[in-house]
Amino acid sequence: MPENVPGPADSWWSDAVVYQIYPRSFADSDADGIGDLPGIIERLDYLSQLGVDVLWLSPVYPSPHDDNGYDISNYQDIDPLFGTLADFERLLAGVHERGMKLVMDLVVNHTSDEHPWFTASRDGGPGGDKRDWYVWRPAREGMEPGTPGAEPNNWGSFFSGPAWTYDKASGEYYLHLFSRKQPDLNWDNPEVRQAVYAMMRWWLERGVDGFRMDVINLISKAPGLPDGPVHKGSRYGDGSAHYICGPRIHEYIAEMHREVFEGHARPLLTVGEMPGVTVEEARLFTDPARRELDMVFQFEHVGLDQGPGGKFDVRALKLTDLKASLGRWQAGLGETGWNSLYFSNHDQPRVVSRFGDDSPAYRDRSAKLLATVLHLHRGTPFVYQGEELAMANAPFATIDDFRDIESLNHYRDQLALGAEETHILEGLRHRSRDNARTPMQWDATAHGGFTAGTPWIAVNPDHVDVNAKAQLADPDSVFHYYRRLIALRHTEPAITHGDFHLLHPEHEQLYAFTRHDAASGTELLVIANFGAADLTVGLPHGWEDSETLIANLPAGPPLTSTYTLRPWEARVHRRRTA
Ligand code: TEU
Repeated sequence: MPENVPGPADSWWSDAVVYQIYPRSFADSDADGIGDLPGIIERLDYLSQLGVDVLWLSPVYPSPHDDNGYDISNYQDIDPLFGTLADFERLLAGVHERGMKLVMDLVVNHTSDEHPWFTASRDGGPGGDKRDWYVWRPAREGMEPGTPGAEPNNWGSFFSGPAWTYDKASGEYYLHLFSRKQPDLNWDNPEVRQAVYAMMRWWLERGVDGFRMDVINLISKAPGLPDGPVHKGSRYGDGSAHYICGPRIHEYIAEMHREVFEGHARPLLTVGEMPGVTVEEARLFTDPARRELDMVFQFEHVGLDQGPGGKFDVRALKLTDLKASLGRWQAGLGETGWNSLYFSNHDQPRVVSRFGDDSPAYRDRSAKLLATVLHLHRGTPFVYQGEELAMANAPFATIDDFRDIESLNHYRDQLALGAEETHILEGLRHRSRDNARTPMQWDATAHGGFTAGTPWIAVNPDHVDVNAKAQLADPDSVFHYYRRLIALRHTEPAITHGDFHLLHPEHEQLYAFTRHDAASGTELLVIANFGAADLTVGLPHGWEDSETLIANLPAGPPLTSTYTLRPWEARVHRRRTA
């Protein structure tokens, strides 16, 4: 590694914890039922008390909200639903005053179809000035444009249906990997790239501290846009091999780094969201010597409980799979790259319902266990709003309870294909992104204190028991456990720097590993019982007199070579090695 490039573990963000805010569902100040920036400002002390270092805001830009703001129609303003640029400035100042940083969501694989770039591209027709800013193609050869199967290739969109929409006026199709209101930008066009970089610099000049980059590994498409294989049970081809980490991806990310981040005075954070990224690719993206990105979100571990029928085909998680996957990422990025650590975000079901036990008996304890296991891995942890309260999946009853375009399209298409409604709803109840998007539960009052109006999506009725106010008052709450866990990361070098060694990889109920930091002469032992039954385990020797660093239950007997963990018990012990 060149001498002037510090290793990832020396970067400012190596002991940071990031908190994701989904503004639409965080706090509503003006009673329109939708969260907003002034609402966030009112809750900054809460976040500061939790102790997080960085806030990441899901998109707040003007948008027709076909995909809740991931369809942007103006990159350099704030949607009136959320407030104004002046509110944004107040928010940023409030964040900085409290010693935190603010990271924006950068959505540049696609824009909204209402973005002036796209309307110009569409209305200018073939040969127009901005035509080549998006991906336009004629119908498949020999086919009548606009008829079924005449799309330029067979790719399906992430949100059901084909990845192409026909524009009658020009007789061509445009590509959209997501909804038809999210046309893909053509990154092969240097003007597009320069326009994006200029916009990013504009935000950095306003004082933001970095970007979370939406599906950034999908921006380079394979030349010729070849058809993909058609998997069983699917009407469309899977084009992912032709756009996941495509041929020019590293060139574009390195160029972005040079054009936007290189030599910047303030410490910044860049994290790329990367569906389908492999460990090997992630290591390239996050190797500081290559000057691409600080870290990436990978998706392997959130696909382990999915059957062959896709994301709504729910399987029980095998703990051995989770350990093997996360363990491979720990080893694979090693000393060279850097992991981001997450179980939850606005696209994933609530983790306590998914990998834990959300029954009253074990909800809090299993939420604390999941946090312990995740935060003790090597990497930068991300907390998604409400995770620190053990918020759970929602009791959605009928399709009218759902709001998300992905869920609604899936329901419509599956019904049309003849699937049973009860079966479709069952899949949605487990997997719908709306599970993560029900409003923050601030207190036990109507709508959980989220809004004085009618919320855009129902608040989980369990807010009478599960809410921030109650947890702030209870020193034993999930909130205060997260607070202690986050604080530990700031003081315990073995959490940041320690190597990672998985114990008992074949055990179906025990998650155990050590973290050894030679420089500080400390070793940590993490043991967690993923289940509601007592678990007697064999431990390595030498931990008998170790101190408890953090645990979700009061100390039991000393850690001898056999130890019985109580249901959902998680413990972190520390000993000196030098
Ligand atoms: O998500 C990209 C992505 O691949 C998935 O997580 C997606 O949300 C879905 O689960 C597909 O089944 C990002 C954003 O996080 C998501 O909210 C957006 O909808 C999407 O990109 C498009 O911008």
